[in-house]
Amino acid sequence: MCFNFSTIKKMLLLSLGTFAFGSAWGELGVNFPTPAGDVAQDIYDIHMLTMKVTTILLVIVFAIVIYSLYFHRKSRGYQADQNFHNTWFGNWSWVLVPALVLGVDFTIAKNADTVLKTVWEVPKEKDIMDIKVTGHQWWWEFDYLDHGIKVESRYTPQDQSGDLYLREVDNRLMLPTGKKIRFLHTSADVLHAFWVPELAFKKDAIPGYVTETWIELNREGVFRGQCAELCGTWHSRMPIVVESVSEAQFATWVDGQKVAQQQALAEANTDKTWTLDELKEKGKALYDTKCAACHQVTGQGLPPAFPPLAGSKIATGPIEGHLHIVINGKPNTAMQPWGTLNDLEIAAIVTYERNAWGNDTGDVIQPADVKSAR
Ligand SMILES: [Cu+2]
Repeated sequence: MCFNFSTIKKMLLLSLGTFAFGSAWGELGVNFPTPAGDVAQDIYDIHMLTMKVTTILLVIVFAIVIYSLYFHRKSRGYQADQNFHNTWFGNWSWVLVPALVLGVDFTIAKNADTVLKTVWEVPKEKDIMDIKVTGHQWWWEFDYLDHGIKVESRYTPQDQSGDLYLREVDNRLMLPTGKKIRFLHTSADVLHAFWVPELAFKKDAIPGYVTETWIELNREGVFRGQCAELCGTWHSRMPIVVESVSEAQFATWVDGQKVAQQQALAEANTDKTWTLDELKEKGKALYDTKCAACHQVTGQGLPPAFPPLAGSKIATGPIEGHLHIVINGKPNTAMQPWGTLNDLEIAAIVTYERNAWGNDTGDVIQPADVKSAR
């Protein structure tokens, strides 16, 4: 194969051109996802600046290396220049080239420093929206501190072959666009990490500590992330789904949540005696969203980590033992405590588990039973 200088020049120009069109790479899915907020955009821009600078440097250095190897090879009879160090360029290149490289480094560092300050310094605005993000084994809790709303977000099983496998939750983290939002990160048990690529930052959730990040979303959409800190057996089942909506849609959602939470509370606090069928219906809906990820919709579990409930000793044995394990969990296993659910919800789940999949105990557990078992 024979190269002449113009062929090499054409190849170099072509590769430079390809790299210059960053958007082409973006569409191929090899770049970061399009940012959804200003801070995220700043981080994205510093990444793009660095990539462009390093790509240009890479092309220049490789061009010089390839040129030198090809044209100065021994078989061509090239004689090494014995006088290079006595020329002006030979003398000054050792100073000029490092100075140029240092200049480029400082340009990147200056930009990076500015971006870091934006990321870490949460704006001191009075009307910033606060959301406490608590990591649990293995779900997320979002407390909208300004609205008095609590959202529990849990993984929901999806088809393994689909795009949403391990990426779907029951309740999304709803956020408004055009509003500064501060996240307060913490954990209830082990280290987790909150990470949604479109929001750009990743923050550890540390038990006993509260750390901050912030964002102002500039576009609507659904952004998916996940826990980014190895946190135990079901680390992979801690997806985060952010839904960014307009301020008006967000206000409507807040009102809906408040009404639903008040209704649930009022319902749980009535003295009503619930029938088996009522509890089973409520219990199935709760079981399918909160328990089925481990114990499966069929009650068959995924042994040995997640035991079956169909025909199990717990679900057909004494009611007290069943209530105890649901309320308090089982230490050193994946069974977490569900005591944060209200009395009616626990009564419904336990009643359902004792009367589904052939567990025909006929037991009806009332909210009052749960209250006395706590
Ligand atoms: Cu985690």
